[in-house]
Amino acid sequence: GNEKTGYSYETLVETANFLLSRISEKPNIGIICGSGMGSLAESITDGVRIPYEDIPNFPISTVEGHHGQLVFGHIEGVSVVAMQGRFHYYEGYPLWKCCLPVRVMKLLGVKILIATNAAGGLNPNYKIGDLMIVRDHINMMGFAGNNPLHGPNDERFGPRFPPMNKAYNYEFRKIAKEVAKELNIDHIVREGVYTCLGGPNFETVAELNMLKMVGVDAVGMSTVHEVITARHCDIKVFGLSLITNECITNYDQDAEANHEEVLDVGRMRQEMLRKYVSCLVKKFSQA
Ligand code: 6GU
Repeated sequence: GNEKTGYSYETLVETANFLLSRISEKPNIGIICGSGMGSLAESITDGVRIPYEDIPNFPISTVEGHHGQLVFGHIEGVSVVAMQGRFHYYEGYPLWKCCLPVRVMKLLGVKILIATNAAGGLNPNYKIGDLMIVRDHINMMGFAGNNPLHGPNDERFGPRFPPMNKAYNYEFRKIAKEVAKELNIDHIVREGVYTCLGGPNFETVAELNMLKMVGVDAVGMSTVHEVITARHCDIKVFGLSLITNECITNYDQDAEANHEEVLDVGRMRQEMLRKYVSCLVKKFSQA
């Protein structure tokens, strides 16, 4: 494998084969649990848990609030794999390595990715604890030339120049809004544009105001590169942000963003998120 621009197809097949030897059924849906959202994987019945350190070629997740394991099993009778803990750019991994699990999911047979994250709410109408269906993203890191697909392209995963205008599946977004109504949570479910910054620091006031001007509704440190990797290999994508804090966009506000708050809001919303994501898994698998 080429360390600079990604592991080879064959190397990832080895990883996938290792995982397939541990499980009895291939997963159809992959779920990435955001910061403080690891309890999403507790909906999985008959879970087979495989710590990242046991998986050949997998990086190790280091950030607080992440368990660092794959959980295989069923939600609402649907075969799923969940990542409890993801790999962030700020941990020091190149983007392709952050996204390696997405390609492994593809090789395991995953057709649909549900990517969740904790995010700061930039849209002034958003409140802490709201959920945002991701309608679209702005790849800020990509503007600066940093992209998980940078380097030689392997056509076995996907095309050299993948389109991104339909990255977030229209049907899934429609279903997610219907399910929100059914569960009576539509008053807290929004839809908007997400962007990822490299982190690990939270943004300055000027940076957040710039992002607001270009149409960003929520800011985080993940997801965008995973979604690009998933779309490249033709996995359908649904993105969901939990708004864990209000982005501070003026100099008079005394509050400061912090990771504890991010995890607290995750805990506050864990029951609702579990219920919502369980329903989405069921409906997406039937779509
Ligand atoms: Cl305010 N910014 C970023 N980049 N990520 C976040 C956040 C803010 N709040 C939660 N995650």
